[in-house]
Amino acid sequence: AGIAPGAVHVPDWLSPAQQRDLVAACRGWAAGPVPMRHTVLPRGGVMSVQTVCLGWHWQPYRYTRTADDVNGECVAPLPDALVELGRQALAAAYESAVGDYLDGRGEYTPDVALVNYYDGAARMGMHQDKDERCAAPVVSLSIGDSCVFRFGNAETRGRPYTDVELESGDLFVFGGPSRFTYHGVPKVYPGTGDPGTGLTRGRLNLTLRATGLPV
Ligand code: MD3
Ligand code: FE
Repeated sequence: AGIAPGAVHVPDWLSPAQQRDLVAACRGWAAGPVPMRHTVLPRGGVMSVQTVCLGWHWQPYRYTRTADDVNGECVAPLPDALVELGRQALAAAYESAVGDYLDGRGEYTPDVALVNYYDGAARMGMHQDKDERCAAPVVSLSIGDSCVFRFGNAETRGRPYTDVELESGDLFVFGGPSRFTYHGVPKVYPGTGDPGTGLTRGRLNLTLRATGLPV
């Protein structure tokens, strides 16, 4: 359901098998070549969320090929299966209006995935995602524990905002006028995930984006 222009929530979009496959894949990605880690911010703060990147490495506040802030290694490539999943996600969220959110070639080609892991105490403060040089939509997939997702506005970190509960299997797409809105995750509900996904605790969120950087 649309919660703002370009922002569409599709509850329970991933099948149980897709959730299991993604959890298993995330375990492999978390091991490296650049291991999942708590990102250190330029002023010394440490994010409570843990992140591993595919395709490009995100370090605050830019994308690089090598993880200079971790171990200097090149990140793993973005699997074609995730590009295809991103295209299916856009079609599911925008249906026949999907072309309105794409460039002239009518294709969505994400080149980076950020995989975030939240333990029961992890949070993400209100921020905008503006390190991409491309306004293509962001695709978000949630697995495991439920959380409160806070969807704000493009002007300020504060009100007005809308709180939405995200559950395992949910898809959220942010394009058009919603692409540069402030957003965050103020709370995770520990123990709400189904262990059948293979994730016994915590919450995983995969976001797919197009950086607009040269291939
Ligand atoms: C709205 N992740 O990685 S996903 C992030 O659940 C991030 O891990 C959160 O914010 C998470 O940057 C939220 C939903 C999301 C992702 C990107 C967006 C919402 C967005 C970009 C623009 C607008
Ligand atoms: Fe974000």
